[in-house]
Amino acid sequence: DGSELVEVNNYVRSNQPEPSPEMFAAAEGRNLIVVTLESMQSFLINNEMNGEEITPFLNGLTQDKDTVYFPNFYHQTGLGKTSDSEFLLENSLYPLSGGAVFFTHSGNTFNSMAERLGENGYYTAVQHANTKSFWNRDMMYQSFNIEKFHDIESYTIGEGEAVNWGMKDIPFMEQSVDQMAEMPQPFYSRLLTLTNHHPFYLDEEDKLIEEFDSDSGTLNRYFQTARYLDESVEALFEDLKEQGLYENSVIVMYGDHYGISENHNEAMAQYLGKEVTPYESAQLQKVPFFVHIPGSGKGYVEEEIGGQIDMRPTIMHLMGIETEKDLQFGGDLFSDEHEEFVIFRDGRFITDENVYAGNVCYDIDTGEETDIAECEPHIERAQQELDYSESIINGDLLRFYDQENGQLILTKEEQEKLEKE
Ligand code: GP9
Ligand code: MN
Repeated sequence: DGSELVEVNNYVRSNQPEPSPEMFAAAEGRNLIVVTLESMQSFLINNEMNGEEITPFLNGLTQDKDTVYFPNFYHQTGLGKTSDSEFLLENSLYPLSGGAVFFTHSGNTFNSMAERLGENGYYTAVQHANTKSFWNRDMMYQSFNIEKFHDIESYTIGEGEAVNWGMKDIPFMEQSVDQMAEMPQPFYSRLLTLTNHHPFYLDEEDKLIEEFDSDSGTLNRYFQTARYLDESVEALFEDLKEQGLYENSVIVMYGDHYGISENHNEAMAQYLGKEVTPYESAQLQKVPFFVHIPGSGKGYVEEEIGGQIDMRPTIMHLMGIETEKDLQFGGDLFSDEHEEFVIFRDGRFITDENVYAGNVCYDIDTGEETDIAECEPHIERAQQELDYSESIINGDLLRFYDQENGQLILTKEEQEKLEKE
């Protein structure tokens, strides 16, 4: 019942950073375009392979005057992969420890970012060239109050425009921007890319850099598909400019999860030139996060440590929408009060001083093992926070939360019982 929410609500209330005065409403009134960069890990950014840049366009953005780039940002997904990242983005709740929440709890009540933007006059959509039932998206998007899902049926795949999982990202971007041009403004649309997906296959003409040379064909090809994804982001920017949508939009981009699993540690070690310890493995869970506000001059590199749980409050505040009444676990990455504490879905975590992985506490700067006592106070809290989030999902507890007033919806009996306690 609703009283289960009392403790969770108190916890959330005591951990909420105030919005940053400089960034609050910096993108107010603009169209919001969120791009999910499939399987994109941060080790690719501003890095080289065989002396060649892997992601030249995104590298340029890290230096761009209108772009904030977050190099210390981590994914927090579990078995639900892309869909878990969408769940984190929309709700600032953790995905589940077992199974994909998109499948298990699509009938729940949520206070998604799409719903909030919808209440604030936004048209809301998702664009993704895959079948609508994949990850049960068609059902979950209804619970998120997303107005329109442009699935595979909305796209025309011409000769040579499909590879690997389906439509190639470059024609996908072009047709998606054509669709955006027809949307009522302001709109919030999410683009889910697909080409940079395991097993990372590409047509010859789309291979813009060489393969890597290791025993892992997966890693070898990954650099090429990542390069193709980078190219498709450049195409997106061009298409938006051509359609006159660029100037009055904000473009947010994030990597959804790792592309290279621990099965390829040996090949990764060869590329990185160092052993992939549990510490390194945790650091490899960094994914890029970009906030691009054309013409704003607000660009810089933000070193703050954060994770996907923080996307919702960060973006909502950029759009000029308060979230202090929302039940969310993340915080605004631009806030001075933002806490550097990233909890992975499997219980590993990152603080400003430590990395906790494989039941070992590491110094975040040196990667050396440290006294477990340094991590101890956070171990319990990490589990607590995951449990709170899980209880909201398992009990469908947002049914008992009045988001508009920031109040719990309790029966008289529940209220009386609580007063006695
Ligand atoms: C499928 C795409 C990829 O529609 O989102 O899914 P993933 O396997 O990365 O979760
Ligand atoms: Mn994915």
